[in-house]
Amino acid sequence: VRPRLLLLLVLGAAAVTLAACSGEGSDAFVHVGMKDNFFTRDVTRIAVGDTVRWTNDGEAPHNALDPEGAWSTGEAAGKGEFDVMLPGEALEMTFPEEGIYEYYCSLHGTPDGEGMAAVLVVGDLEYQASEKAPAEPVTTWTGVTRNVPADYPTIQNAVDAAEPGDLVLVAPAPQDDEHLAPDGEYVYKEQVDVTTPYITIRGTDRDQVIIDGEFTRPNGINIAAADGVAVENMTARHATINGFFWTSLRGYRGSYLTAYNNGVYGIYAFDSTDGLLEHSYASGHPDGGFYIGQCDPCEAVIDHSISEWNGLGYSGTNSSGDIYLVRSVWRDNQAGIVPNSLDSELLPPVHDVTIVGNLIEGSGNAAAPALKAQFVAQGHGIILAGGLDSEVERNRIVNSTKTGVLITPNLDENFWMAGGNRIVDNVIEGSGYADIALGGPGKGGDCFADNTIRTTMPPGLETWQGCDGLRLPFRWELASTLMTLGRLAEANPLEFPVNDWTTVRKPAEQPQLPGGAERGWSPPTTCSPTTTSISPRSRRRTTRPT
Ligand SMILES: [Cu+2]
Repeated sequence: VRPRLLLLLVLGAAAVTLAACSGEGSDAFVHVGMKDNFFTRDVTRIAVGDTVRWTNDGEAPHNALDPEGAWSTGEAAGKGEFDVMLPGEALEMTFPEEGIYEYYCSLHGTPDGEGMAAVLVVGDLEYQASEKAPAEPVTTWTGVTRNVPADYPTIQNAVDAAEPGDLVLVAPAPQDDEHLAPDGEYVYKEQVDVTTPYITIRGTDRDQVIIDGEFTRPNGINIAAADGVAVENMTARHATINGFFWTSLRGYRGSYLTAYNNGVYGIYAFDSTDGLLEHSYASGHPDGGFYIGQCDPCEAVIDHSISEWNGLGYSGTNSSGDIYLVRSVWRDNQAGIVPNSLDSELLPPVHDVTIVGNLIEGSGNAAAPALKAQFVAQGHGIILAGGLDSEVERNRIVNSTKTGVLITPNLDENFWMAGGNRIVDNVIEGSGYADIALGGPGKGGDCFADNTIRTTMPPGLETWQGCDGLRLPFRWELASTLMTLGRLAEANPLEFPVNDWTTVRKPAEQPQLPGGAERGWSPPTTCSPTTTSISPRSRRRTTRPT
C-alpha cells in the first residue's frame, strides 16, 4: 500500500453514485518513485499501452530521460528535455510500444546506466538483468561456495562473482571498527544488489549476520529481474525502504529471514511470481511487514512466519490468484492482514487470496509505526478492501480493537467493491466493534458460516448470508465504513501520530535455518505452481515447497 491510499471511505449516497460510474475498468498505473537519489525500482514491467506515474518522493529535483534523447519527463510535461520534477510533483506517461526502455536522471545518473538509472520493460518480453541468465532454470548446485568475509570482503563482491547455481555463504561481520554499529553489533554496511539469477545467499547465523542500511541506504538486499534467487538465515535492518526486496522476476524464496526497523516494508516481492516466504519475521515497518504486490496469478505462499509491530502485518495490493497466507502469526500490528485493490499498481482488483490457519492477535496497536493509510486501517484483524472471491478459513482472530474480519469497498481513483468472499470456520473473539463486519456497498455474494463469533455488523450475517441456502443479495452496513471515515479525518497529516519506525524494539532471537551452513543447496524455488498449492479444505500439504 502506498501512503496516500487505502482510503476506506464510504459516504452512503455519494458512494452509490461513485459505484454507478466505476465498474470493472481501471485507470491503473504503475508507480515509480524518484527518491534521493534513486528510482524506487530497478526494473519495472508493464503491458503495452500501460501508464507509468512518476512521482518525486524525494527532497531534491529529479527527472527521467531516455539515454538517446527519445523521451523525457521534461518533454512530457511540455518543457525542455532536461527539465526537472520538483519534490511532490507527479507525471503520467503512457508507453504504447513494446520495448526495453532504459532511463536515467540527468542530475544524479549517467546515460550509460551509472547512478540513478533504471529499466522499464514494456510488453511481454523476456528480460533478465544479467547476461549470466541461463536458458533454463538452474536446479542443482554448482558445488561452488563463495565465503564472506573469508574470500570476499563484502556480500556484494561475492554476489557479483557468483554464477547461477552458486552458494554465497555469509558469516557474521568481522569484529572491527569498520563493521561496528552504534548499538554494538557488528554488521555489513552495504546494500546488496542482485542481478545474477539462481543463486542462494545464506547467512551462517540468522541473528548475527546483519545487513544494516544505517538509515541511509534504501534496501538490504535488492533482487531485480533475476529469477530464482533464494535468501536464507540472515537479518536486514535500518534500510530506508525495504529489508529484503524481489522485483520483476519468477521464482523466489526467503527462508528464516529477519527484517526489522526498515523505512517502508520488511520482506517484499513485487511483480514477481512463484514465491515462498517461510519461517521469516518482520517488525517495525510503517507499511507492510510482509508485502506481496501486483501479481496475478501470484503463485505465492507465506508460511510459518511472524509479523508484529508493523503498520500492516501483511499488505497485498492487487496480488491475486494462487496466493496463500497460512500458519503464521500476525500480532500487535495497526492492522493484521490487508489484501487490497488500488489503482496505484497494475492488475486491480485483488481476488482469490486464501488466508487459512493463522493467528491474528492484538490488531489496533496504536503504538506501532504507521503511515497515513495504515493508520486508517487501524484496529482490524483482516481487511478485505475491495477484494473478490477470497477465502478466510480456520483462523483464530483475537483482541482486535475494531473488527476481526472487515469486508469493505475501497475508494481509490476507481471505487472497488468487495464481493464473493467466504468467511468460514474462524474463531473470533475480543473484537471492539464486531467480530465480522460487512461494509458496503458491495458486489454481494459474500458468505459467512460456522464461525465461532458473538457479533456481526450488520447483525445476523450467518443467518442471512450463509454459505448454503438462503442468501440475501445486498446486505451491508455503513457504520464500519463511517468509522474509518472518522479515522480519515484524524489522519490529517498534521494530526495523526507518526510513530517512529527507527526505534521499535529489537526482535528476540529467531530460530535458525535447520542445518545452517552445512545444509544442502536446494533449488531456490519450485518453479511449479502445483507443488506450492494448498487445498483450502485440507490442513495437510502433500508436498513441501522447499
Ligand atoms: Cu535525480
